[in-house]
Amino acid sequence: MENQNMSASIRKPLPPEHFIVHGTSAETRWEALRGHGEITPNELFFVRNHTTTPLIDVDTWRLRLWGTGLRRVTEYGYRDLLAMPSETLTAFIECAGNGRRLFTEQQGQPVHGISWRLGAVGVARWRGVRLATLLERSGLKPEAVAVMATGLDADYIEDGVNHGRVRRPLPLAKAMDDVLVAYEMNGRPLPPDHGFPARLVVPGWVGIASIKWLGDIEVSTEPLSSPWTTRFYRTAAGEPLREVVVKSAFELEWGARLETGRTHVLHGRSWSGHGAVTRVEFSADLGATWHPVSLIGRPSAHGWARWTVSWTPTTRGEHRLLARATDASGAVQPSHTPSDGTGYQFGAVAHHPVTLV
Ligand SMILES: Nc1nc2c(c(=O)[nH]1)N[C@H]1C(S)=C(S)[C@@H](COP(=O)(O)O)O[C@H]1N2
Ligand SMILES: [Mo]
Repeated sequence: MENQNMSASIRKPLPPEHFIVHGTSAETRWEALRGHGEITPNELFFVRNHTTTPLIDVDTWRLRLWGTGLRRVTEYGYRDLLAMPSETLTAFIECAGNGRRLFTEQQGQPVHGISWRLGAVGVARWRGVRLATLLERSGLKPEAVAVMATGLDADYIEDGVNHGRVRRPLPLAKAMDDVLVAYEMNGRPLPPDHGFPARLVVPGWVGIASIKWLGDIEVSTEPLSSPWTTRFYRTAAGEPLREVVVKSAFELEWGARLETGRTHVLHGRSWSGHGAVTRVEFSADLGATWHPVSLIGRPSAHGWARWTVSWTPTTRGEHRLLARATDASGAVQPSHTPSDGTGYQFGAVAHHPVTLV
């Protein structure tokens, strides 16, 4: 039977009230986050697959560290990882193309790639071993400068070109700073779709840095590159993308119907790869006037800020709701994101449509 909300590439159920499927990937519906705390439950977390979720046998799985930047080749099994000192980190993972559809919907600019609205982001509590710990235990040389993780999913073939396995280098400084080799997501072993048995979690950086289904990690004394820095996930000028830009979204259906003449308590979340969100404002008049929202709790450095704002609409018809966040670096969401044609890093204030009835 035909079911539009299935993807042969993803293992977990994708109920239509929770997900919008885009080929081998699926985005979370923002209204599905309503009522949840800081953590996106595993069942609701978006999936971005270049090909298909592989099923990996942990009994034979090995993570291999190798390269000119190490004194020796080292292998770790699943149980070896579990036995090492662990850390827990709350962090979002967001696809660099999140919001891409708004280049077209809001700014009239054509872009290619997955037509995500704003649901290609989630926050989880990740547990695992610091990549720094693994590198040090594997005989890291002082001359090492780059680290490249490769996934065990199938080769990525696009328009007849085989780009090989999904892989992307990180500068050593980031690898040693706060990157996790995670084996747990929200208190459970990583689900297959999210990288079982182990994935990288690279806080603040575009999702492609957080390689799933880790197979091996190359450490090099020379800078490294891959199609995921030279061809994909880079600026039009050729710079590999790193931190994601500050964004906001309402926990509300796109095109929700709201009653006029009564007060609505609206909820939303804001996040940034450049530091914790410090301030969020709300506008119901397309940005002519801005009003502060109430932040819930203390925004964490790598997670998101949750907020609420009360709003009493007085007129019927089509309307737009705007939320604008500022992060610790001082970056404020602009009213327009210049398009370089890549469809990445849409950070402008989104115009969330609602119908007032
Ligand atoms: N091996 C591998 N790692 C990968 C990918 C992939 O297709 N294969 N997709 C990347 C991209 S583009 C993103 S946005 C994140 C998404 O993580 P998630 O599917 O757990 O939400 O995984 C990254 N890691
Ligand atoms: Mo991504």
